Amino acid sequence: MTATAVPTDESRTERFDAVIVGAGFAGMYMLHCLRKLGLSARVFEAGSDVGGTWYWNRYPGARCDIESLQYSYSFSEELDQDWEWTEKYAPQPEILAYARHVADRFDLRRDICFDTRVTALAFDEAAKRWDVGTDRGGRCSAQFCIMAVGCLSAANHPHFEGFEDYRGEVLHTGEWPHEPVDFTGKRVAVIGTGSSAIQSIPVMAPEAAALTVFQRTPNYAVPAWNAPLDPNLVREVKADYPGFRAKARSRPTGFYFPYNTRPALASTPEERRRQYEECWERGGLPFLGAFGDLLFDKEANDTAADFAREKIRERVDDPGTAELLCPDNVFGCKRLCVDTGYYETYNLDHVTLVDISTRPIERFTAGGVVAQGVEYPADTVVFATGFAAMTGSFDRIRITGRDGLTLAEKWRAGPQNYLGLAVAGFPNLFTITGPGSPSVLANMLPTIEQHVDWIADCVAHMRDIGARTIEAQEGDEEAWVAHVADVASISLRSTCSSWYVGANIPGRPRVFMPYIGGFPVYVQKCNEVLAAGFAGFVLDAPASAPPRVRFTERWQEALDPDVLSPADIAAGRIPIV
Ligand code: N01
Repeated sequence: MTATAVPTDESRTERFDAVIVGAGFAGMYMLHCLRKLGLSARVFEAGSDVGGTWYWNRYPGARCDIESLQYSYSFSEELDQDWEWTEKYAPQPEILAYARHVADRFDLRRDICFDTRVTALAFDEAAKRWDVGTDRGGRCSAQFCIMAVGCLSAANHPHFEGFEDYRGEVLHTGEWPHEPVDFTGKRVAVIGTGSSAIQSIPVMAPEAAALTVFQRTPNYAVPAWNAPLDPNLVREVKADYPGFRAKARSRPTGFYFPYNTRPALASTPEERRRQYEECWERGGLPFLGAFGDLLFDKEANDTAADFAREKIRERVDDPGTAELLCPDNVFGCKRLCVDTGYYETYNLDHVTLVDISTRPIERFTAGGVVAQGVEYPADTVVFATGFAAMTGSFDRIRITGRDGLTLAEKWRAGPQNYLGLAVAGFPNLFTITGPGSPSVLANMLPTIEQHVDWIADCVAHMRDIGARTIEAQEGDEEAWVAHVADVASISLRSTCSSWYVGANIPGRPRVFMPYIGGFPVYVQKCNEVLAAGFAGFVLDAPASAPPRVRFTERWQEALDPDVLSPADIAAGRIPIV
């Protein structure tokens, strides 16, 4: 079966109520909700199938580092009950199979135009509609434009001198080929040591004849301890999936794990060690929940960093290599990695770590990569160099709002928007998990669903009152951007050069992009805005009426008192992962 369900007719300008850019988890669920409202919608997707991130990132070892029972849609109890995950952390092919299953189950493909990249979006002031242009020459028009473009979708291809001369194979983890890649007998070079590298290196190494890793900054990784899912656990979760989801929603991260709010420094060294060992044995991102102050107090953080470095030294045989692999920055400041045998891979004789922290890669040659004055021969170079995060996918589309203002101009000094959902000057344009929302700091699936539900309620309300446009107001947008920055400044996460602040791409403004106040607090803010008739927005409507809660009902629960309040945030207490 071919994935392309919608024939592209380049000769007509079609009209829709909504255009959705991207058919990953966000675009798929948005389409589903708009259909429920009886709206016509067209989804444009650059890939040949649904799945977004999980369509493109098919490198060896790719899997989600949020547990599979939680990294899934929650809008359909039947879907929750029917789908069977096989492992604690689902591998990429299984997540893609899930996305495909959802597309089929809810008959989504007939409104998705695959292999089509949106290149231009322009707001037509007179018609109050968006004109949409694609790389296939197609045009269409829609009242609403919903950006479901993903947070980590624009691959980062750093330029290296001599790259054009290189004759070997070049791969990027975020744009991995669909055909199997065989590394048998090959000399492989990997650039980068983020999550993608940490997942793929242990899988590529056993096949390769030689594997050389070029490391600019070492990362912390906690073991995944991945395993087949325990059937008893699955039964227990499925017996009350809605209850399990609600528990997850009430956590700052949007996923549930046992956590401890006690400060690290309030414990004795022995208690701390016991707690760290226990959390290590549980593995993965929840390690950051070992103590409540790890991301707020540098001294507390040092205790976790020391523990993690000790573990690296235990796992790596060669002391020199172990030291190179030990980060000296704040633990969890960059996105924490989750590994399976990563550090042990450096104990293999044919695996070499090259430190490029002080002297970058000098150049490529026809046959390899030169660093520290040494040429490392390579048949294949794997760029595990990450993404132009959060705003990169917007940069690839010329988006023109009111008065000819482009989004690229508006965001030159950093993303400016309201709630991570809408942008002043760009009416009827919504951004699912945009910068300024919890997005990458939380479990993507609930953050996507909460945004989609909010947008669906907003669009339904506009219909109810006969509004043609909605637009964020400048003042409220500025206040939100300032709040996002304020909250970030109390977390240690804002202190290092990570992709959260755009530091991985030369020339990008340094702004902490996601909202770090925690998912429940953010949801509460969105609910308040909605309940107040979309406070902070201007709606051009002949009538007014209080908005009805249709889709966002399940996000209306009160905050778990154990978790967070805005006052907690102001006081710097955010037990967040
Ligand atoms: O990308 P990254 P990623 N010369 O940006 C290096 C999610 N994810 O694809 O740190 C040399 O983390 C760069 O060095 P430095 C997850 O949120 C999730 O690995 O900038 N090196 C870094 O080491 C993750 O955080 C999952 O100094 C260069 C690496 O490339 C995010 O995606 C799995 C360089 C890039 O690391 C991104 O992860 C995978 C240059 N010019 C990813 N430019 C799971 O769910 C960059 N680097 C498990």
